[in-house]
Amino acid sequence: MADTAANQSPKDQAVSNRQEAQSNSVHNIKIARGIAPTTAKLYEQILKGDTAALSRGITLIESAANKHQNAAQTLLSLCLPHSGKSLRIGVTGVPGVGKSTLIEQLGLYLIQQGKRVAVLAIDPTSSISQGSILGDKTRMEQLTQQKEAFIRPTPSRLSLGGVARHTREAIVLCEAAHYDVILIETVGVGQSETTVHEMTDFFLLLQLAGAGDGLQGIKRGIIEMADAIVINKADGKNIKAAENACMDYKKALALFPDKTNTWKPQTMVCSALENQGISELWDMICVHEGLTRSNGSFEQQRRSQNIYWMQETIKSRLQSDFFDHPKIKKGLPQEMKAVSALEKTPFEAANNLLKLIR
Ligand SMILES: Nc1nc2c(ncn2[C@@H]2O[C@H](COP(=O)(O)OP(=O)(O)OP(=O)(O)O)[C@@H](O)[C@H]2O)c(=O)[nH]1
Ligand SMILES: [Mg+2]
Repeated sequence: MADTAANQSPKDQAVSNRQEAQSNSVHNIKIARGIAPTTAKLYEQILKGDTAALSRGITLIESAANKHQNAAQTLLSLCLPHSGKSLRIGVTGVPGVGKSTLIEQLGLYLIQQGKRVAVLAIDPTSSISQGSILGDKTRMEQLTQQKEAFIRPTPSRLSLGGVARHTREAIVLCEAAHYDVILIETVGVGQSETTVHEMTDFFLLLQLAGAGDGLQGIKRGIIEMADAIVINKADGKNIKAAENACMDYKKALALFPDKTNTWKPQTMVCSALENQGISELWDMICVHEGLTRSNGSFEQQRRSQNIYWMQETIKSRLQSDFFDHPKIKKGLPQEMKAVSALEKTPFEAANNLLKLIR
């Protein structure tokens, strides 16, 4: 920079000084108005547990704009050393099973216990149906009003990959803001359970009585991931059916091989609506945490999750670099045409494209 300035004529230098001063003063005014706090300031406020700053930080990491990416990465690097101390809990289940109601009750219970609670969402259906897990904020009306709670709906414009990465990063910011428990809600469809399982310490599958016989209708993979199967809506006329379903799940779970962390997945009933079974659920989660921390599997799981996210980031970056490459943009339509006209096999076409950038 010094060289460039030295090579400038006095007139050019005056112009560039004036431009710099103008842009600095605009920036300073923005900072003074609190519109664009610097990344360092944002970081300081997040560390103080300021929810407005936390929201702005998450918006920054969600921003697809290139100009925000450096600031977002800086913010994450600053927050990273302060992260890792929360308990991360994933809650999945079909639409309407009561995930949000349960999260609200559990959140309120935890706040009573003196904890700070953050709620994040991964909603793979929202980009298709325009619905959003937490879109209807009234569902967590009471939790929203608590100053110890932070609730962040998922942006519906993002793909699952995008939502997942941002949720993973949002966890880091929430932890830097001293949230003790992070609850992540996801609809039990598609890939999203795997995604949430890969970023949580405890994975809860919420079920309804009579929704399919026993374990039929639920993918085996989800059962294998679950640390607990909780039958919700065990209230009114539904209590007996919920208890029967709970027994069925218990028997079925016994047939699954033991988990490597030695935890035996549990089953229980609850009524999120009537606030029944919530403290028992929390006790179960604490027992799980105690066991996995003492046998080392808690830390081990977090380490393998970090590796998973590193690999996922590489894959998604390679994919976008590939499709954004000018040679690929030019060659792709032709190869696609050839494949659909059965003139080339998909493998041959893929090879041709890959060769273009090797
Ligand atoms: N009877 C009864 N109804 C419940 C219970 N929990 C939730 N509900 C009701 O079930 C409906 C759906 O509850 P939500 O908490 O929004 O369900 P969700 O799983 O978050 O739904 P999505 O976010 O749309 O996937 C609401 O009308 C709740 O009041 C319960 O324990 N008992
Ligand atoms: Mg919900």
